[in-house]
Amino acid sequence: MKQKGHKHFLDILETEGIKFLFGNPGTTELAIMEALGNQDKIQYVLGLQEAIVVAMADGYSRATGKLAAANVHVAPGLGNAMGSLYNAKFHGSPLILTAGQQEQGHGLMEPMLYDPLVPIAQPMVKWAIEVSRVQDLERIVRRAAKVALTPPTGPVFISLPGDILDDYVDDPLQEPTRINTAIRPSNDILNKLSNKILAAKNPVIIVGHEIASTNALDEAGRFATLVGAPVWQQTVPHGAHFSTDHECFQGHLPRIQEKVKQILEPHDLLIVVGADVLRMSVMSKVDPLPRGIPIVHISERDWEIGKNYPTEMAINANVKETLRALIPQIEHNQCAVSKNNAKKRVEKYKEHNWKQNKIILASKLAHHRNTKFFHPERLMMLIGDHVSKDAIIVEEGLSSTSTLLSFLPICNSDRFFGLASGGIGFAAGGSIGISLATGARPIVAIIGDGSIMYSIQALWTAAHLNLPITYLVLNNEGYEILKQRLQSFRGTQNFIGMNLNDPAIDFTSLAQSMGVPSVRANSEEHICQILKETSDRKGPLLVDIHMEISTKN
Ligand SMILES: Cc1ncc(C[n+]2csc(CCOP(=O)(O)OP(=O)(O)O)c2C)c(N)n1
Ligand SMILES: [Mg+2]
Repeated sequence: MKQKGHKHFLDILETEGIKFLFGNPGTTELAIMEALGNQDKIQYVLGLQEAIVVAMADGYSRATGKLAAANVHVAPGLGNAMGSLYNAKFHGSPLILTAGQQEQGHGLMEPMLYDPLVPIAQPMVKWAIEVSRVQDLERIVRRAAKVALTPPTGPVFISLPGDILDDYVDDPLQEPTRINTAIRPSNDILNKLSNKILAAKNPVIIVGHEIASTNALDEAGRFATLVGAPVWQQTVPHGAHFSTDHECFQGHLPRIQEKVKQILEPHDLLIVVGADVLRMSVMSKVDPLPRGIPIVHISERDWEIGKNYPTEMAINANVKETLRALIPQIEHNQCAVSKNNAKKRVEKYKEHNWKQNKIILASKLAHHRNTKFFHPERLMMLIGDHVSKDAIIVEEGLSSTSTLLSFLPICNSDRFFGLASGGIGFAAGGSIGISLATGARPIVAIIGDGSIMYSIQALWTAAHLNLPITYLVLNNEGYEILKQRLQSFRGTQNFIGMNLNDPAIDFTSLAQSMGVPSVRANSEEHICQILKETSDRKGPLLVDIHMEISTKN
């Protein structure tokens, strides 16, 4: 049956499994808005700025691992979305970003709002294209979905000129293609890998993103116990990459080259499972990898393997499937002495694992009882101890949340979503996508006052959809992390461009103005009560938490 391009576009998205279209419309998107009004399969989720639109889609795909779709308005809208698109690229979130474009030919005359879109999006996506014939629309959208979802996953971009959306197409709908990439290495390689691991006297494991994205927490735990290795989370701990309950878990590696080197020094084999290899933030002359440690690396992201360091066994495969096959192979190859040695190592590393460290850290914080201003580490302890077990934690708290993961128990792969790329502005909108993906689960979004101001309009969408998100704003009236760094890296306390206190931002009023109830936290008991109630909360709440500041004001 003949139908217009805009309806055809939504029909294709629907068969690709899209339930939400995150967007912000303009005149070039009116055709899509018209089509949206004539159907009820895809819900449009309005974001009040394009950075939020893409952050919401990113959050949705981070929480589901599934395809998300977002639509923005021509060149300025795409421009606004770029920081969030960078975050999605960094994380590898499979999303299709589309933008309306001036009609072909009309664009050539350079009307208002025109600029070629593909070159803008290109550096941040796996594939970028403009549709030039309505007959190609389906092939392009299906290919885009396939490309986004095939590891290494990531965003793709499609420019939709107005004449394409209003043109007629007469083709029956086809089916999506999904490439099955849940592959494991050959038996021969599994045998070699297990022998290599068993030959090590003191191996160490680094776990990362793919443990969470393939839901392999159990397999990774069994593997660590069997091998008898301490487990470190990768240096950018942006997800639920290992179970904090596990006896071998040591916490996450710091992003300090010297410290990582010290931690890895005693080991004779580095086993990397679905992680980035020692990704750092600030430059140092010290290389974090001690010389001579051989690396074995299992990952579905071939770009990551051997990217910075030669890798003896470089295995491009699905980590869950590989671990499931590797565990019985190791059990088969492991002799009694090796088994015994592995057990001894587990006993040794257990003594200063995550749980033990948590006890030590907590004892140091005993005297820091909070009153008007909250001590960051102690607040993280309270959150770890009191936040409900079913809550999903979203984190973008910078200086205040540096110890959150030392206190937050994590036992399933959708428990935690943290700042990944370093580009702030994800969490306020990202929480909305995560909430839509996870239904009634309570969300606790822990966000710095500076960071939330990058996408504060997200509160309106959270109120509009009445989502159960508790926003904890860690309010230190400034960019504390930058102040700390200016002080320690450059020896000055002249904090230009880092104070948000003149005037101070009134977060409770700001939230209320967008329909989000709010409260200022006034005691530890108050915070604990709020955390306890997150499971019963039906809609959003913003909690303004005034923090102690370690730098001079
Ligand atoms: C998009 C983007 N712009 C600027 C920065 C630089 N930056 C890093 S941290 C930070 C301040 C964060 O402030 P806040 O959220 O209040 O956390 P705090 O430092 O106070 O702990 C800034 C501006 C960034 N990382 N990303
Ligand atoms: Mg701050």
